[in-house]
Amino acid sequence: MGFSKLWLDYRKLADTRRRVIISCDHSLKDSAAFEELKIAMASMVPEAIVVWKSEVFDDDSYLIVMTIHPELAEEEYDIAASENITEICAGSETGLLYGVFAFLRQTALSGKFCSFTAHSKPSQPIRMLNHWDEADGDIERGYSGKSFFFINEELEINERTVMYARLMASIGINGVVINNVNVRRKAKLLLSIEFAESLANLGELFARYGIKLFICPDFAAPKTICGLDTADPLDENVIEWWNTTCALVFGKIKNLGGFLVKADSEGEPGPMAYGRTHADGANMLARAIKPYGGIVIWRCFVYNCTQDWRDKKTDRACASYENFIGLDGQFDDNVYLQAKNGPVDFQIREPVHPLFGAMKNTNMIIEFQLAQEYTGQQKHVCWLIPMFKEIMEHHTCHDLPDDRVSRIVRGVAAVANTGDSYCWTGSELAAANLYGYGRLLFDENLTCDELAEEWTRLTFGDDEKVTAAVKEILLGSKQAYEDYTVPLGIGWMCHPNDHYGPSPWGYEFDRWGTYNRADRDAVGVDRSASGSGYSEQYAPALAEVYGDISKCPDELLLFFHRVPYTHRLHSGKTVIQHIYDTHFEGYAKAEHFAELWHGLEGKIDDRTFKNGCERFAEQLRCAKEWRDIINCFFHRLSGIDDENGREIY
Ligand code: GCV
Repeated sequence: MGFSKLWLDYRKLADTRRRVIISCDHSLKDSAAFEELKIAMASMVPEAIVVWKSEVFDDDSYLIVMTIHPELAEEEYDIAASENITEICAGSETGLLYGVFAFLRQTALSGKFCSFTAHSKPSQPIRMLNHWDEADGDIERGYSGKSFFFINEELEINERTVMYARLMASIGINGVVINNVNVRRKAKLLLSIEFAESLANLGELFARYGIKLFICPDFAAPKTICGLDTADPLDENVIEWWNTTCALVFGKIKNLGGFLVKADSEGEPGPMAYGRTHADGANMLARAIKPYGGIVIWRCFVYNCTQDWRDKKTDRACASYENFIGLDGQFDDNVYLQAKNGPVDFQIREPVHPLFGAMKNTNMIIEFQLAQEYTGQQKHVCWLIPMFKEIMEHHTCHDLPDDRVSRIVRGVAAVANTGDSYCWTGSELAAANLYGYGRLLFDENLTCDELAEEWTRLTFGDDEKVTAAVKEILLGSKQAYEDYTVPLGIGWMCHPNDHYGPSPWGYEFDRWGTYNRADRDAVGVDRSASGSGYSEQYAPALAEVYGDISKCPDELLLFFHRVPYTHRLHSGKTVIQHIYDTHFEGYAKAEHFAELWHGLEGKIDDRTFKNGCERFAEQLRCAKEWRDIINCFFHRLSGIDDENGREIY
């Protein structure tokens, strides 16, 4: 199967020059930065020859100078561009590559060589993608086809992998976890000799593009690989096995950055089975890989998934904080705790995870989900960047010099939305999530409007009608999705297991701790101090806001409180009227987006157009189901009619 070049499909410039000279030290001639310039120039100025250095520099030449300046940080770069010469300086080869991509982006957006200056270094030091790929080629929560890393239980390196590395470097991704956090079947052998060579090769490819390779090891590997009868992190034989294995593995795989671990969660093995803590487990691994500069990323997604729905005291939202807060300060310095953006599980609306700001002596990473598990599965357009930005800018109200999430975390990860589909992300428009994610981590000052514009123009070219329509769709899509699906932060009204489409009670009488408690009188979960107490996990100023019905923001009301349908929101509407209105409006917005898309026929290539048409048809079908089922559900429960007399079935 072929693949598209996404935003790296360099188009011809309005330029007739015959020669592009790349001037750099001899040692940079084999670098990815040099190679990228050659690839790009061949498409952008196809009549020109590309040469390394040259005595001749005339009106028919464009000169690109690349230098490494040790006084710049590794990933930092400076660009001074004019219509005839561009100088790119950076702190390392990776920094140069970032500078080259920035120069190419600006040139592509301008359609010609132009004058500009740029100075940049990443806002976030760790910028990761977590792939949930299985060794057999399936992808957990994958909506874009099969894995392109694992084919027939082997790790593949091919043209697509190279394109992937280029794409990721172009948006500044510097760490990639290639396998699922649920370590199953053959993936349990990733640390064995069987995978060593292919992992080493993939690591080498990634290194060329400034990307560290990470894997999810099987925490129970001392048992599954070595045959010990325990994986207890304090057992001497277990420690010895990890030390020896990591020495071998890191010795072979030079660019291995470390491990991502999901422990004691949803059936995955972990230290708690042996009466040990998460800190015991994480530190044991961290010590085994410390000599090689490795880090352990340990997930905080830990909760009881065998809950009894009748039990109203246990609240899944509380679990992550309860499991980790007492361990603050106990993790080694090469351990990073990775918490999801919200306390439950990537719903379209959740409050920000309460561990951010509370774990004052622990390295924290925030985890987002690009794979649209709960947000339309890449059949619905749902551009998540406004949500990511809002979360990163959120004030935790903890007593810190800068209390925003973006300043608290040491890095960001996201569950990848890619697969082996032609356009990488199943839906052509879903690639905008991947692009926006990487770019935002590199430069947190970019606005949503700028990010939408950049991606749209790099992907579709400069037709103003296309840019305007696609931007309007992207920028409005997340709110539309929230409107026609789950109201006011309640979450989980989707079909169990596959998490697609409406099922208001699908998760109500189940073991997952995901309830809306809707009945004829009221809806929502009381998580205030007098309820489950979840609101108290926040810093006092926020706890007060979330815990008080009269102060709680509308969009989170049902996450924190149980209220009657006639409760009046800050917006002035009652809860029930808000539900009806948003569901009608959300569907109408989806219809409008589909119309905008159909208006682009002939202006974008047929494959892309058709891909969008198919997906919008499904989005509309499903959005209508959401609208009608959710409205009907609440109408039947509450017995309250829509003020505007619209049809509720
Ligand atoms: C990888 C949710 C998803 C699971 C996923 C899990 C996690 O529960 O439905 O598929 O497992 O989150 O993040 O570990």
